[in-house]
Amino acid sequence: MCDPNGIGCGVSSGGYGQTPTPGSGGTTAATPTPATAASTPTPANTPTPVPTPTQSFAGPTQITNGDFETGTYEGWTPNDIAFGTAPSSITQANSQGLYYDSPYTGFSGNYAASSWIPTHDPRSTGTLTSDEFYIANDYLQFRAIGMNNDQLYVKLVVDGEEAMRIQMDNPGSSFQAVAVDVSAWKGEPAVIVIVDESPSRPTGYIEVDDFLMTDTPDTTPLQTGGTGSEGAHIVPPN
Ligand SMILES: [Ca+2]
Repeated sequence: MCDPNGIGCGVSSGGYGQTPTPGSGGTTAATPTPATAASTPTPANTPTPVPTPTQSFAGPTQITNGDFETGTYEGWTPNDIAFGTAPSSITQANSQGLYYDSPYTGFSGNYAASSWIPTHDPRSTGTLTSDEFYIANDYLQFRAIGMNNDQLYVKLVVDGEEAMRIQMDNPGSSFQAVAVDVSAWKGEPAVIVIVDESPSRPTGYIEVDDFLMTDTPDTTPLQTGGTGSEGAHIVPPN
């Protein structure tokens, strides 16, 4: 390759080791005229190739409709009745007073998945399962509400097996950011399952929003064996 300025080309063709001036380069047969080289589209700015991913995946690497803002469960599959047939409008729930103790805060947009709003009954149970995606980032992040109850949790299923279970510890109405390190499963296919198998009242419900795969989480990732003071804690998978 020639030097972007065309100078190096001349050097290689003859004894002009000291020929920096473009004009004199024209005296050697092999050297393109500098004027022509200079008129071509700025080679100095173009040689950096776009970095190519080092790993390719057989499917999406992001969670479809992770913020539920389509207003539908596109990308998700509800089972049983708790999560309803579509995400819940949190702004509408606030305007109607459909919250446990105080208006919802900490959600994004308008919609979230709730196992309380669709039925108005915290005793309802059900699951919500994401479409499959491939883990390409170090962290899974989301926002959640749910009391500390071993029947309310988010689980990560990797290649068909439960890999991680995240139990809530955030009662009330304020969505709290949760992040967990999933780098151990990079490259693997996964789904997220939100589980409400709690028939208790009044706080047997879970509400989630903003599922996202990222390398730069917004909050300190949970540590295995944490206390739950971060709003959630990792418990042994079943
Ligand atoms: Ca949302």
